[in-house]
Amino acid sequence: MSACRICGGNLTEYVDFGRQPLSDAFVKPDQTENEFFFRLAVAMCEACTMVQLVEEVPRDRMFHHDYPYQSSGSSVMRKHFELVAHRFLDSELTSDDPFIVEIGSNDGIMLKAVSDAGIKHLGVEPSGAVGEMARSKGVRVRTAFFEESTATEIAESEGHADVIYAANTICHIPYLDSIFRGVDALLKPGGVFVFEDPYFGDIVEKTSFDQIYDEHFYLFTARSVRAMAQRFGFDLVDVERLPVHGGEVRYSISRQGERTPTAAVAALLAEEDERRLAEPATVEAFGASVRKIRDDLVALLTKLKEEGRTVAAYGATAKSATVANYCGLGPELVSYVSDTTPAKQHRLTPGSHIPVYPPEVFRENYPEYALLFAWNHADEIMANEQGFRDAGGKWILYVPEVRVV
Ligand code: DWN
Ligand code: SAH
Ligand code: ZN
Repeated sequence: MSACRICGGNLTEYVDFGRQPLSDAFVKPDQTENEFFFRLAVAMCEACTMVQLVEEVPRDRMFHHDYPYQSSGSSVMRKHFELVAHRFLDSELTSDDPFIVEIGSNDGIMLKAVSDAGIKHLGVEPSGAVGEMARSKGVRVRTAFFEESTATEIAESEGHADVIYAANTICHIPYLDSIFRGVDALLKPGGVFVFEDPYFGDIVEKTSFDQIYDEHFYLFTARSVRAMAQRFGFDLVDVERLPVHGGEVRYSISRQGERTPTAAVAALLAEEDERRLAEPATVEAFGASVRKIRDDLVALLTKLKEEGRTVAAYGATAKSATVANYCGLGPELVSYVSDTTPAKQHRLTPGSHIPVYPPEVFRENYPEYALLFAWNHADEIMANEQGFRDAGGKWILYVPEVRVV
């Protein structure tokens, strides 16, 4: 059994999803032979309570020039990140010469508004194609993985940052010791490191087990994040729950002693204790709920197939790699997935080999049922696809339980 990636403590393994492919490795139909697989299983540290994967996928297998995910594919997320940018512009970025660095800036969804405001910024983004998209919006991007050496170089060449921000990226990085040393090297005295990621409290509450895949190495709680911050000379000074991506928490971290933790930190820590979120029995019960959802979903899709119904899926998400491969879904149960991302279209889903088509295919000939893989964008998608419902189509959801709506 491996040791905790944060503190070296003992890990206890809870849920095993078996052999899984890279979640964002959409394959060309004639290139299904050499897919990469690893064992996806979740463990919790007995010492610091950090929930983490037991196997680490090398970072450049996941994040490379052709990494397909484009953050700007959702209008709700564009609005979310515009608000984030304006919050910083109105608060932390009001000094004489403000500077913000974003880790994992993707296609520039957040930094675009900062750039438009004429404020000094830099995105650090290893995936080349999405970095190019950000540049075309006027965003400055360094094509690199953020780590201690990158941070030191930026501090030397660009100066120190008031804010270091990351969304849906810190939980992707196993080597957080190097990240925290980098943040320490790059952050101005009094500066703040803010990151938002899927919240383990929501994942347990909703049994949203598809938040577990190669890229999501850690599933954070306020308690595990505070322990980690303190270990690296920082403190957790604020938390904020967010509705996006099925429930996230935004953590604000500053150097020890520089800021006073808000009441929200104590409140969330108390709520986690009350819920016994970091206790083995809770994580075991989560595992049992996951198996129930798998069995219910497979039973429903098998029944629909036997009845001769047409079933497609909607949203070729990274999350759905876990659902499809854990539940054994393939093109015989789900005939295709509709997705707006050009880099995913006309390819096959990793491991499960379901074809991905543009939404026109869906709209030209609606299936009777659509399995909503992008359930986190349900409101946006259901509103845009009202025509599907008007034509008698039904959505299949599996979070927090399997149901047809
Ligand atoms: O953490 C991560 C999050 C932020 O993004 C990354 N590791 C990878 C990725 O995860 P995901 O693929 O599960 O994210 P989404 O945002 O749930 O993906 C939605 C997918 O659905 C995209 O491929 C775009 C597509 N889509 C669509 O076809 N029509 C999305 C919307 C809103 C739509 O209307
Ligand atoms: N911030 C965006 C993108 C999230 S997807 C959003 O919230 O929508 C995760 C992004 O992190 C990808 O674009 C990936 O290329 C990037 N990434 C992964 N490891 C990284 C690292 N070590 N440093 C910087 N970016 C990283
Ligand atoms: Zn630990």
